[in-house]
Amino acid sequence: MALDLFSPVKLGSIALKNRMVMAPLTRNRAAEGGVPQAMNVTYYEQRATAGLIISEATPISAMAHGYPALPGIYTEAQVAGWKKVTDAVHAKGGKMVIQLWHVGRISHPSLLPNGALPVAPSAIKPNGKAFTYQGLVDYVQPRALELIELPGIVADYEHATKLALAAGFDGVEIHAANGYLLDQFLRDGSNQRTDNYGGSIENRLRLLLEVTSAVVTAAGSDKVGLRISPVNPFNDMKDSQPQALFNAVVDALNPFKLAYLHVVEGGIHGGGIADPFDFSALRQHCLSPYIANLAYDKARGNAAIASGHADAIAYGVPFIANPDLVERFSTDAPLNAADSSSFYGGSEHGYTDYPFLKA
Ligand code: 8OZ
Repeated sequence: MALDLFSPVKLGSIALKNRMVMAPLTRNRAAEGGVPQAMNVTYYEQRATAGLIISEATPISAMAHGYPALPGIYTEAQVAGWKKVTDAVHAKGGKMVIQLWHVGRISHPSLLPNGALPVAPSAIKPNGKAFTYQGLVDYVQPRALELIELPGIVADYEHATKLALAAGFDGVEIHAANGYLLDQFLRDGSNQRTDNYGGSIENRLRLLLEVTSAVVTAAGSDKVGLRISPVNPFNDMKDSQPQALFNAVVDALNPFKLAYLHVVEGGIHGGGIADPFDFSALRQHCLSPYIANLAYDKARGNAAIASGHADAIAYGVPFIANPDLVERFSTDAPLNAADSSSFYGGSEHGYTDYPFLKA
């Protein structure tokens, strides 16, 4: 029988009971200090029938924050909070990795220690507004990271990886997508450095590869995934040669033998029109298991798996509104509609109160 969404699969050392992955979803509902709290445990536990849960994007340091009420992974209190989440997911037979995040320039001094300026590859202010505790405010011009600061960023990823394993995660996903720090280094619209970390594709890849090497050393390659979004324009991102850049990213990652590569196959979050891109060609370069994401439904997900394009499919909004999405897909049951007004921040409403098929 052909493989489909309900076939088990191994991504590195992580054994999935099905190929429906819960995509990373920012929900802005952590407690003070970036500590996961009871409603976060309930939310993830409710979704443990997914083959794999990828946590919401999680800052690796105080300087990595860019939105209100994010959970972190750099203090012991955060580890204790996440341990309750991973214990609950594991008790329900689920698997969960944490998405490691540094926002770079997509932040605001009001969200950073002592009102610090956001950091970036280059001092280029993104168009758009920061989402702060005071509402939407213009982005500021970020500060270009000094060369001597880059090892500290790599060390923050390594530290966060060790804490993630202590918190019971089955692995980590390096967030190199959607216009945040690592993606800012990759794409030439945001990286105009003239040192070894800017200019050529090889140079723009350097920080990503240093981070990947450190994370792989800390966790083992079979516990490390990585997410890219080659043409997502969200967060004012662009590149002059996305196909050449991201084919090179995939070629350079292959020797790490990562547990998976996770690819956002177009534009998301209403950031504008994505440049043309051949994702089949990118996939041909990839020697790791491949997770595809971009508004897939059941039929397109099954087709992508049957054809060999993808090994698993990441579903975002459908998992917000349907904690039992796997059962709904497998029985062709109707889906709950998602309420976008409760996506970012708030209470249990629109978070843990979406109905299951069976009460
Ligand atoms: C939407 C709003 C806030 C953050 C991403 C972490 O796109 C995000 C994000 C998305 O990766």
